[in-house]
Amino acid sequence: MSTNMFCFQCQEAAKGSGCTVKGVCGKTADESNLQDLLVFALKGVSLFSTTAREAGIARDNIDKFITKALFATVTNTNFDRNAIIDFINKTIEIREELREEIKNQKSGSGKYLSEEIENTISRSKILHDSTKWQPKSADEYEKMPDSAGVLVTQNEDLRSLQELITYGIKGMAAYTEHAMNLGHNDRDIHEFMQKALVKISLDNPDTDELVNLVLDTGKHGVKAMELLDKANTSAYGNPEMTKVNIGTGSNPGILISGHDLKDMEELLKQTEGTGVDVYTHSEMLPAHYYPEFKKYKHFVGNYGSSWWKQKEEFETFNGPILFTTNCIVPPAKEAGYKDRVYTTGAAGFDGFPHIAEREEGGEKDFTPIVDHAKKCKPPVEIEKGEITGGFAHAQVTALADKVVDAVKSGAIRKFFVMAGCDGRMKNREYYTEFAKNLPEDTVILTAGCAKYRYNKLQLGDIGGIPRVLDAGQCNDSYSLAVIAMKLKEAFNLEDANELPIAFSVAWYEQKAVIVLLALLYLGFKNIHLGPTLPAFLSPNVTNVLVEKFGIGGISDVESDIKMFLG
Ligand code: SF4
Ligand code: SF3
Repeated sequence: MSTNMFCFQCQEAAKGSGCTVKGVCGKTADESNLQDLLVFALKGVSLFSTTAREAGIARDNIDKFITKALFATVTNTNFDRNAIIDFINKTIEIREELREEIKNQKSGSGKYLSEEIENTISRSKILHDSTKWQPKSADEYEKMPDSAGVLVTQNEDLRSLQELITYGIKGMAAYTEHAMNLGHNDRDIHEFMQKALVKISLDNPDTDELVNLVLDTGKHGVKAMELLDKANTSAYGNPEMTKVNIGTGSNPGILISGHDLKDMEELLKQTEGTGVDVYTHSEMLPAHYYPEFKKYKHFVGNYGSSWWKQKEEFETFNGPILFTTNCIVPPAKEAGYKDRVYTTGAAGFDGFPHIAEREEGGEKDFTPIVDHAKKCKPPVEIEKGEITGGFAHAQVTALADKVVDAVKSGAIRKFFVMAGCDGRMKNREYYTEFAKNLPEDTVILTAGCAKYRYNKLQLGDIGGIPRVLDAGQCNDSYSLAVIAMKLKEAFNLEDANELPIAFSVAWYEQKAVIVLLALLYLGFKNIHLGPTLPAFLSPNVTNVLVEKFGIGGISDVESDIKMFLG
């Protein structure tokens, strides 16, 4: 088993620079290196699939596989060694199939395409190795080829740009996968992701080209979030203002976490009439805002708060828990709940049963979880009351006149976009204090699990408009951008940056990276990112982001509020 690793893809990177022995997230060196190997192998297959696409031999199932494999490497998504090895093996199998197909092209373009591949390979040691790498024994999954891993690029600015793009693509892959699960797809997004994986693998890449690729990543991030918004709202209706119960009922329950709404739908259908209730945890809370899910009487409420509280909250929940995506926290050895956790989709954890993918046109089979729940005690009530949310773009547009009037009359002085992630580090208390200390004529626009830092505070309303408007999951940050664009129109402004909106985005994992790049692409400036700036941003790349986009960090609550309001 490997004992060395290097990972700095999330906000908790050890000592603010990178995890080198074991991830703060719980990822072992072995799992981390396997994930690096998977990304390495995906670069190789991407060269074949982008070339094959030109000859019409790309296929949706290959795109879907690449997307899911990238998703599996997002922080806290998949800790299952064997699952990652399966992804690697499948990647190599697809690569070899594509190699054969390209060679066998009868039209003669096969020769041309093979040459094109060889030309690209000659410009890249990474692609040279990753298109040939073929582990033959179990040991070989433990030896990193010397062109795999983050530290392969010596120049820290190039490495910084390459990884910024890689993490953006991982976030984009996650959103695209959810959309595909609902039957929505956009080939342009796959083409971009795969081409970008190839471009960042070339030797001596051009810095300006990489900077442009960062913005292009943001552009395709917008497309992915838009696609997912369309997929979710066309299947389940537009989120609407909803009061979500945070207490419990008297039946045993299943707790569902993560972001995948197709899983949510199938679980609700399969639990109906069984005497088992369904509760959401963390990022699944916004499922309650969708009209189509409201019709289920056994969809009781939201239990607990954001992902990092799972160690306590899963104990008292008493019933089985289903992870449809990140964020999994490895349970302690003595955890009483560890035999009650299931994963599905890109998520995985060694020892947690995994619910298999749905067959074409079929459904996933959640029977083992439902049967498990029937044998469990009902959840222990840990709080009572309600939280309000559902302010995605359609709901806010419906309230637009009210909102515009409140701004014109001065009742609302400023909006604060506080989207993104939550995390376990103490410095995140900043966000609770920030929300508490904001003047009463301000409104918070939020999305993602960052909201749990303040969504249970009683911050009141302004003429009936709640002071915390939750649009939904992190991908619904797209809604916040749509809302800003609509306000820009309503106020007849040239530039959305002239609106009374400030941005203080909390990040943790790579989905927040694509949200940030999407906001930059849309032209939003002066976004403050916290609680710390990414370890993968080199000083020079940070300077570019500061100069071009006015990106900033955070300091203390009082000075920051003063700065934002000034
Ligand atoms: Fe460390 Fe974050 Fe990487 Fe986990 S995902 S190993 S915490 S940098
Ligand atoms: Fe949260 Fe993991 Fe990022 Fe979807 S669930 S926002 S941290």
